[in-house]
Amino acid sequence: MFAWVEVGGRRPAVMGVVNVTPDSFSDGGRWLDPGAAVAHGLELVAAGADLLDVGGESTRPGADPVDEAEERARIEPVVARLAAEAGVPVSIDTTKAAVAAAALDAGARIVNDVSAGRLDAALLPLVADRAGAVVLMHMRGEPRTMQGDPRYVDVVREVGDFLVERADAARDAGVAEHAIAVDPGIGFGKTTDHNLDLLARLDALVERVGLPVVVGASRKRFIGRVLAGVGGEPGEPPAEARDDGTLATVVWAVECGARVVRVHDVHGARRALDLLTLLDTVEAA
Ligand code: PMM
Repeated sequence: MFAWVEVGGRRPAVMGVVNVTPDSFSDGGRWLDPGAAVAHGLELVAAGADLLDVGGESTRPGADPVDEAEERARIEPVVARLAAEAGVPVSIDTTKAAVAAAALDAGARIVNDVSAGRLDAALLPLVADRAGAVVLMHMRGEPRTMQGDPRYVDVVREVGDFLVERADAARDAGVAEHAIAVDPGIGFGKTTDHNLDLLARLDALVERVGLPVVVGASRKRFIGRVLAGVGGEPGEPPAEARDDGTLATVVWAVECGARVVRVHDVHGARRALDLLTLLDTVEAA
């Protein structure tokens, strides 16, 4: 049985990203070969990942959808080997029930759906049927168009409403309570200000939803945008140069009550969170 409250033991959990895509914004093309993707996943576990999230379709802004057969072919061998060898639960980052089914057959235990079960009505019933776990993420629109002109009256309230509603949909489909986690979807149909508002008031969101929260701010564009205006940085840093800013979001998210952080640089996040846990222990003593 997989329960979000148990993942990683008592410490905050680190989910390592394994993108098997030619075009993800942060690391596209680097791990498209299955052997390279598996080796990368195993490195992330050695660096301290408690979970691995394997994705075969890029969700970067403007990305075109990937054909189901292609997505399956990308992820199946990688999920199968990581599920057998990594020693940590594997999640599949997909919106398609057929891809999720193939990944669950190959040994994945979690379905990470950036559409929270809205793009494929068969996805939540599938997760329930297989006694799997799920991450329900908030996204405005779909990746191809989501950064058009996102507007909210109160982004924290609206994202909270959405996550509560989708968690109910998962329960209605039969997904077990302990297997449901939610994610505010940093960067998905949100401006820099929306992302900053969501992070700044994450503690309120965590309290509101009353479920384990996953946060994936790693290497996202708003970090580069914000840092470009700080300390005389000349321009927006490229994705790999956003790991320092990412660490601030990791520590912040966990301090606000997030249960899981989804990151590319697992080593840095693990070390920062281990120190944070130690400080909490000293404070409590
Ligand atoms: N971000 C990306 C992809 N999948 N899933 C969840 N649950 N949360 C996220 O923030 C998220 C995600 C895009 O980032 P990537 O291209 O580096 O994987």
